Amino acid sequence: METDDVTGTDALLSIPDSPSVALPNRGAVNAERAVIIGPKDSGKTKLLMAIHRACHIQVRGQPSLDFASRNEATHNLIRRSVEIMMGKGRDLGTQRGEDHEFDISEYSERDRERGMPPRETRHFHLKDPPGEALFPSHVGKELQLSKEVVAVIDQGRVASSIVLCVDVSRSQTQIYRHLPRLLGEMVTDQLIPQQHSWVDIGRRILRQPTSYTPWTLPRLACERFLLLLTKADQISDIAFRRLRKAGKYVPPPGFSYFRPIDLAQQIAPIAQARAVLGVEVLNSIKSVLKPGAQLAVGISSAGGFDISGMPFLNKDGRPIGIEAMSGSEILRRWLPFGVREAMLFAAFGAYSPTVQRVTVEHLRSEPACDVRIATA
Ligand SMILES: Nc1nc2c(ncn2[C@@H]2O[C@H](COP(=O)(O)OP(=O)(O)OP(=O)(O)O)[C@@H](O)[C@H]2O)c(=O)[nH]1
Ligand SMILES: [Mg+2]
Repeated sequence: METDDVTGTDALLSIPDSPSVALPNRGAVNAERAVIIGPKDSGKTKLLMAIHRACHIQVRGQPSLDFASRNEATHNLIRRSVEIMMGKGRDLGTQRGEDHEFDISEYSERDRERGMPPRETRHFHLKDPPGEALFPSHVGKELQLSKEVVAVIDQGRVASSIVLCVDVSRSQTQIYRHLPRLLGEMVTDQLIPQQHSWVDIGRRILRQPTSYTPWTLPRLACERFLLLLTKADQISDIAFRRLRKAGKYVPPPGFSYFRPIDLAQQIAPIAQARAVLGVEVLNSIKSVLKPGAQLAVGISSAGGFDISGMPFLNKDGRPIGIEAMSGSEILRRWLPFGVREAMLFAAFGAYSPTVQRVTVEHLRSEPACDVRIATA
């Protein structure tokens, strides 16, 4: 959001270094540098492929979004998404980093209806690198600072949002091995304002010298960091099948029928991240964020679900049961899950049921065991 300087009487009362007041600036287009990182096959490119479709699914209670692709790489990605979802075209993963440019605009439903300009547009410059270069899968192989990797690190140093994709259905050893080094390469010196004491505040108002100096600490420059758990369709499907096999398939109250999509909606993103990665990974991300930066965990599935509520893709990322369907029928049925909400956070810092804010409480470790000894 655009920030304007406070002027007039307010300026006299304003304390230097205090956060400036954010004023709505309808129709503003703000440039946004972003980077998406994660191991090979963690679903980075599929997520980008699904953004166009996900933005245009309007959801009750959420702002309306528009998506417009702004460069060749993004036009191609959208075209390829159609072919890949139809089971055509080969998906070999990203070979060389791609630079995408696209706009995401946000409207209230009413404004859109009345043809008003968007409340805000983010013009994204987003880098999609090959995951293998950033998170080498060979045991013992170190991150090589190739030209490609350096370009990602450079973008990470100036990015206002960073998205880390983690495939929930896989082993996370590459994250443990390489994430600390990668984030460590992206940090730069950031000025961290000290807490003002009342004496300092008084002196500043009276324009007297103060002892105040900001600290400089190595931190990420980003305003928003999203840990995005991907391929939620797969864990929901596995859970759905296990419950059915064990005869424990009981729809919760209010559901007449319980499908994998309903299970996916029940997943608590932060609890899932703590179970999959451990709280230490969340803490290590938090340790490189500057004060005030937003940290969130999201759950998503770019492959998403068929409108029947079953996963659209199998575990190898191939569409299920497409033989019986025409191309337009396939595309009509594809519902990306949590992708729109991930973009709402990456672009505007908005939280939602599938993208939740990480608080101090979430960063505490559980006791290893909770032993209670009964006393007489
Ligand atoms: N079932 C399922 N498969 C997915 C999903 N997202 C991605 N895949 C599949 O996972 C594989 C890897 O997805 P990509 O998006 O190419 O992964 P990436 O992180 O870009 O990988 P690199 O480009 O190699 O770094 C592909 O076969 C996708 O079809 C999903 O939400 N559900
Ligand atoms: Mg890719």
